[in-house]
Amino acid sequence: MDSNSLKLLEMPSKKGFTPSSSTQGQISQAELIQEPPLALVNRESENPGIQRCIPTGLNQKVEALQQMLERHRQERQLVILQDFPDPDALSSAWTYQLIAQQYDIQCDIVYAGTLSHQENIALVKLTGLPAQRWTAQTTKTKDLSVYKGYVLIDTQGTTSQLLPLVQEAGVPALVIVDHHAKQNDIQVEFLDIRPDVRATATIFTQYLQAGLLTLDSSVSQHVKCATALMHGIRSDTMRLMQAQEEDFLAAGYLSRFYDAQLLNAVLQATRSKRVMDVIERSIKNRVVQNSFSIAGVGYLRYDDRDAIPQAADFLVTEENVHTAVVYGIVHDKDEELEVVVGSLRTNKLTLDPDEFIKEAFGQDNQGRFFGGGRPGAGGFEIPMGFLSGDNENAAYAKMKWEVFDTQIKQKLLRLVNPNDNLIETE
Ligand SMILES: [Mn+2]
Repeated sequence: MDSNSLKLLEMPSKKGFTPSSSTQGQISQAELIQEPPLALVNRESENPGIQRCIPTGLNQKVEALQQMLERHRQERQLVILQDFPDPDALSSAWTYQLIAQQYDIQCDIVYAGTLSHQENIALVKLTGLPAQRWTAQTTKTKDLSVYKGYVLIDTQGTTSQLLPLVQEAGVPALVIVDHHAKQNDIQVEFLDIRPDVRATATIFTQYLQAGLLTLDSSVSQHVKCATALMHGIRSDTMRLMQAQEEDFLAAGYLSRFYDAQLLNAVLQATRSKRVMDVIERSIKNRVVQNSFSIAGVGYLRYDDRDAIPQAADFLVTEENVHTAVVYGIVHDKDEELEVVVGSLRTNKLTLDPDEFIKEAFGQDNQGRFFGGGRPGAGGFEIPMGFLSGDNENAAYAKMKWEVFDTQIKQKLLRLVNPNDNLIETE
């Protein structure tokens, strides 16, 4: 472990969301007060302070995106989302599709896993969001040569089973727009990776504001897309609590178009009994140390995978807990596939989930990290390979879970209680 991450973990826990407690380049209150209010409205202003709400270089980015779309007029593109797409990914992809449509570019939005969170299912159903599930098997039956390029949104490909198949088929990489920390180097025609922005939906809203698509409140699809983007920003910022100026400005712009009742309907989606059961297990099994709550929930079905982040969301609400990690073994009977899936949620602004997860679990033998994150949230997936399956043997299944449970706890607790380790920090 490097001393830098130790420092991060050892910083005193601060409650609340005061701007000065952030290490994420937030603006201090003093700076905000000095800002003439007009500068926030007048985007053409020469005032250097303006760069805080409209990021430097946005115009160049927008021009580059326009040129890329122009070059690929009338082509077909494949928009690949993470396997378990969230509202941020779904709404951003839809926005890209609508923008590209103006250049007669037809986009298919695909993901390999499932929409397991009830809110995501509600979002897709209620807005008519055009995302399709393509499993690895389905993808193999598709003629991928019709696609002249692929687009990664809210991911850089590390969380998609589809990407290797699409790459094998020789489809070139065209676009990456994401707000997670930079992962691999993929050569693309248009790249916009901004880890300081809380949601990819914020980036896409900025594209809309910059004129890439003129929203019209009388067009139902625009209203629904704006609603989806609003949901995307809210869900990636803990209902705006972790939002920064850029996210608020984007939400402010969307407020002119979105449908509050529709958003409310999406948020009213109820939890299934199986999800409740996983949350119950997480409460029973949790271990709290140094304000970290850690819970293994055992085996769960592939379709219930999203119960894990929901359980983490719940555990982090406990008094004196700032960070929750929940994990379990997700198994897909059809594909004899087993993978350890985990989620981290934190209210602690000085804890960087990306760094924490990379530090805790390291990399596989191909140098790929088992997970990563963004401010406030992170996740990991550890394939079980040779140990997959054969769970009809209850004793074996139990032993297997215990081994993984113990190993994950060991790796996490090493970071949670750094003083228990014989690590020299100078
Ligand atoms: Mn996101």
